Amino acid sequence: VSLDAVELRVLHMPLVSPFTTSFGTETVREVIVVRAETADGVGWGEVVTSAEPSYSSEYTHGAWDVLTRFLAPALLERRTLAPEEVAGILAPVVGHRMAKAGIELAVIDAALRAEGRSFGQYLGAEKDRVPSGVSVGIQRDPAALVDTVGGYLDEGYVRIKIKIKPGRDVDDTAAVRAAFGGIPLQVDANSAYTLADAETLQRLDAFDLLLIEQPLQEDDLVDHAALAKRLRTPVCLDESIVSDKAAADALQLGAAALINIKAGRVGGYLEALTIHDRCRVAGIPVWCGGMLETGIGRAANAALAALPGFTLPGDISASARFYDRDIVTEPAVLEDGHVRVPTGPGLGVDIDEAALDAFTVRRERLSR
Ligand code: OSB
Ligand code: MG
Repeated sequence: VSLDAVELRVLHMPLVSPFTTSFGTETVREVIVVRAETADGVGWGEVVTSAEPSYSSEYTHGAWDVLTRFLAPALLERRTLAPEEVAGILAPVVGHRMAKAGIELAVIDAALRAEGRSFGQYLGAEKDRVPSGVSVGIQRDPAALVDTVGGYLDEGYVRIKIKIKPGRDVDDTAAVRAAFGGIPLQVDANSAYTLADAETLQRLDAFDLLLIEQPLQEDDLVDHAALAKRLRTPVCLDESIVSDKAAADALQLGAAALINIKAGRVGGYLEALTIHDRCRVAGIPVWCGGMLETGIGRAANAALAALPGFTLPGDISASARFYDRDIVTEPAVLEDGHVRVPTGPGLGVDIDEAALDAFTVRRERLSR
């Protein structure tokens, strides 16, 4: 594409209910939307940082700084570039993977829209819809959790993931198991434990979980391998898998029986594709994680999750699970427990400009 300008916006999108994890509570999603303007049309991307650096070291205003001062200028300087060249051009900037992923997605979307090709086709998607799991935040108490989970099961979600933290683990999991029998169930600790908690985590083995997600810290690959030997529940990594190299290391060490792939966390959808391919060869199942995406990232995730190695349901819920109003004209909906993979050019979603404007709190346009 021939890149003429990059427009960045910070949005504040109210959540339908507070989302609580081991690291905090969000009530408003603060997110960056990227608009790439090319000679042949525009493309959209989303930077999935949170307002605070608690899930990872990245956060929205840090991403804003690196995007406006380094990443967007580097791409604008090149002017003509293919989507596959973006990661290489941005490689001199260390880290800031979510920021890189968002701007790369906008370039990919612009290129594909111009070609009339869908993102799913581009990635190699093999399904027209993907099974939809839901990530359920920590609730007031186990009874409230059972209520909330029951509502999602009634809506048709095919897999439940509950967030856990020390003191809110065994009893919460036991309550959901007791209430709903053998539903597909998994837990996500978001790095809240240490190896010293192994005995508590072993108690979760009683509940036949699909997996336990990221019990230990981002850089605890060796400890995850040690913990995995002490658990029957398969260990799945999220935060630790920041790149294809990290995935290779984790597999070599036996630190992960499964991997949650999030394009933002690993620096983009093309890096995510590489990790998918590696895991497929290694026989390691993967599934698509989520970061409370707007309709832009949600459409992209549905396409990614349609690749053949994604053999477990992802955190790809209906838009309405998080938002009353989305920024695309046809937000993702749940149909028979599935979300459709868009087939239109690029990401296959149209932006609702009025909604986009309504949520925008900061805006800057960088041009050549
Ligand atoms: O750990 O998977 C996570 C949301 C924000 C940050 C980290 C995580 C999550 C989720 C939500 O679990 C998944 C979703 O978008 O549905
Ligand atoms: Mg997680």
